[in-house]
Amino acid sequence: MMQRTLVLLKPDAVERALVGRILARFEAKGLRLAGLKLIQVTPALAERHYAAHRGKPFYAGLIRFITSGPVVAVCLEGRKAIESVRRITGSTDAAEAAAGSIRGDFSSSNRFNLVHASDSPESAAQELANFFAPGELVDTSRESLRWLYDLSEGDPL
Ligand code: 3AN
Repeated sequence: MMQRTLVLLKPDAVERALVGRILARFEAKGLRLAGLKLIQVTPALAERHYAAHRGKPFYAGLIRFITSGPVVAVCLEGRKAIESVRRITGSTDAAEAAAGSIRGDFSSSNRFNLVHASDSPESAAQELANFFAPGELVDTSRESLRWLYDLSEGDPL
């Protein structure tokens, strides 16, 4: 089951120069880049992205943080990509995130946790539409998947 998911490398990841190392982990897993750009998130985009958290005590801080500097927006594509990317990212509070995950290895904060990753097919579709115009995403060729998956029976295995 091939999926697309939105990953944001948050301002702390950009400022701490961890973009390359974080992207390398996703690439090494076999996730393909379908979209990639450096952007300054506007308050309007931040509010749309975090609409589910409106009213929560940490909402204002969340908006302040995600708009505080450039962010790298990434669309990753792969088999079970949504769940896979969440596992590589680690749990929200980086102090408790598993060693080996991005948050577990590079942060101890419950806010400066480096990465956002979509948590369901519904939120992935919504979030990708918030951050990328259709023409900004590229289709992965089947050829480029040949040594990532067994394609001999149709669906990637
Ligand atoms: P995740 O990024 O792990 O999917 P979400 O989407 O539930 O977490 O929350 C978005 C962001 O809001 C988190 N990255 C974190 O910075 C912050 N956050 C979530 N829950 C809490 C909480 N209970 N206390 C403080 N900050 C939180």
